[in-house]
Amino acid sequence: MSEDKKEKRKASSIDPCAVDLLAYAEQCGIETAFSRSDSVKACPIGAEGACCKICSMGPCRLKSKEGEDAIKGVCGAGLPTVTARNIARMVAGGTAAHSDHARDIAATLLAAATGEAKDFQIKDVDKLHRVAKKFGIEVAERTKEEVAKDVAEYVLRDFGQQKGEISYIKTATKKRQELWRSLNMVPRGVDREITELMHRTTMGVDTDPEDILDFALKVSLADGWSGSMIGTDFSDILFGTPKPIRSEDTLGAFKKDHVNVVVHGHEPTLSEMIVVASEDPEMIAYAKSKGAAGINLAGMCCTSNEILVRHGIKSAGGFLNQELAILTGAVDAMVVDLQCIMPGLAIAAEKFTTKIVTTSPKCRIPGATHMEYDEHHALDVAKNILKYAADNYPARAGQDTRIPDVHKTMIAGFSHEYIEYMLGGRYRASFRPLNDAIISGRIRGLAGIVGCNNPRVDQDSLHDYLVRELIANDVLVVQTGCGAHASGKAGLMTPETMELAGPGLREVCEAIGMPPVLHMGSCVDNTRILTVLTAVANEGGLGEDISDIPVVGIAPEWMSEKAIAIAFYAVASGLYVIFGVESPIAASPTIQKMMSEGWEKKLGGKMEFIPSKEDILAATLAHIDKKRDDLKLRKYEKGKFGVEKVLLDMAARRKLEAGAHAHQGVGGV
Ligand code: NFS
Repeated sequence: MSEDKKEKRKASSIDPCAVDLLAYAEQCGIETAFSRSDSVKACPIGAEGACCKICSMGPCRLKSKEGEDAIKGVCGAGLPTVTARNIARMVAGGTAAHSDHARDIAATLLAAATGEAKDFQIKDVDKLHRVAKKFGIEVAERTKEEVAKDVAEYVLRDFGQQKGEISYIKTATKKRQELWRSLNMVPRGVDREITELMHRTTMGVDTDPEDILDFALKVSLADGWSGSMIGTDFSDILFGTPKPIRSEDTLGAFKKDHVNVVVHGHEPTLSEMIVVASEDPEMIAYAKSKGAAGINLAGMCCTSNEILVRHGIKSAGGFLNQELAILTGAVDAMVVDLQCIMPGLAIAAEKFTTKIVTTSPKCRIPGATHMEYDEHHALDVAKNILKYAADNYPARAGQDTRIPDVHKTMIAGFSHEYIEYMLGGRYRASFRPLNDAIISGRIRGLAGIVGCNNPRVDQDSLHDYLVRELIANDVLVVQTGCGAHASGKAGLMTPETMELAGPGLREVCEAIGMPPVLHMGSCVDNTRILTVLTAVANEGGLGEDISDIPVVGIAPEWMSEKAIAIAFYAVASGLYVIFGVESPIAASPTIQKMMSEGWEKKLGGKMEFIPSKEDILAATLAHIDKKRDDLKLRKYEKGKFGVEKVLLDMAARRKLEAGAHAHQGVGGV
């Protein structure tokens, strides 16, 4: 890829709220990730995966103009080994993060079932029963607590298991399970595989690049088909399975005369309790006693996605908005749990009255106040945090704020269960209409546009370009994580966006009453995409496996190890995955070939790093069209469709369902 085609930062953001607040930061000399990304240049050796620092004979800089074979580290390790080891360790880091999050959710479910965590209830019994049945756990004539205890204990074994297979593997397509078994890629236990990967990639162990990458794929499956999937399912059981809900997603989420509290990070447990506490009349009265008009809650990053999809709590945006929220001067407390929390928050907060509150025993930040979360007294902790925020309100009262007057409506909460219901109706829930729409060419294919923001490129610019172009090309887009925030802020997550869609996709969206861009939740909820694709494959007509479906996964502005872990499990599940910005394997053509051509032969999926947004779009559409050809589907032509069964619209479905039961489950779409 030529240098001139690489996306670089030209401005700061395409989000006008961010642009204004960054201008203010510059004027006042306040540093942010944006300014630091200008002053701290990325190390060119490390960025490309050519730096080995796993022992003190180095760090070895494996960079040579004569090509990758021309240079070795002190121990004799070649560049492909080093590049493979580096990216494999990112997979271990990402899998550890998702899985440790999931372990805590599972422990909370167990504690709720045994009555040790009295503030938590099992909210979604239907989902509990569906999950229990997957594992052969009896549900009939048992209390929800008895079932939940068995489910939690069954799945908690996944983490420390030494032999056998992790629980959710059996929910993949039959063909994929067989492939994984034939490649010895089925994880035994989450912790075991992560530990073994760290062992294999330490000095002087596994130096065969293909073997290292194969093992990293195995580890990633412990993320996608265990850790993250547990995170999603157990959060649904505890807090409810999302269904469409209306909300907003901009930095205009704050109210000058309220106690503004941001909940930021990834875990839904404490944030759920903060939602409950913020509605408690006693807490509202406390805030009023401090001179505020009330309590205003806003989310950030994936904690935001969790409470957005279940409660419609407004979002202040994704990863790169965290310091900007403080720059509004309106935040009284930013309450963080873990992951994607910049230590720069404490630096920014020094200039304002904002208090940073850390809550996880795993995450402390110098300069922050620590108020530790304890699931046994979760609601009390939540109330204490809100009181602390309210106590801080008088320090800000009357001061100027820079809350942008920008509000964008969004519809979030498209769980796989809701998508199935939306497509087929309550009594005929099915992915058939989606498969038929793809077969007929109304929908050309599917794309998951997910992942982070990265200050090395204009905030949201790649997300926005790809979403708009893909829906215009009749590709149905699903989003999670900060990708979902980018579209939420741009106003793309509403049914009205169907006007920007190609004629076929628009027809489907109109018939069903759905936006062409679906918000499926947080980053652990990428497993909802795996579940949808597995159901689409099992439904028939689009091959037998995820690798047959015309679908692409894209993380155009990625930055986190977690994104790499997700990419690996998506590829191991059969997807073509494209990452933008920088390539951590750019130094080694051998590894690039292994992860594209090699993986495509082995797994039917592949991973490529493509720095230009136009090239990402072209590669996505070419892949979708190739998969359509392979399936012998009609050639996609904009505005020309094949014959398919008539899609039932919402009104027709309501008629069908009327009389049997009161209508439930449809949100404001
Ligand atoms: Ni995902 Fe969510 Fe955002 Fe990236 Fe971070 S918040 S878990 S890692 S930055 S999408």
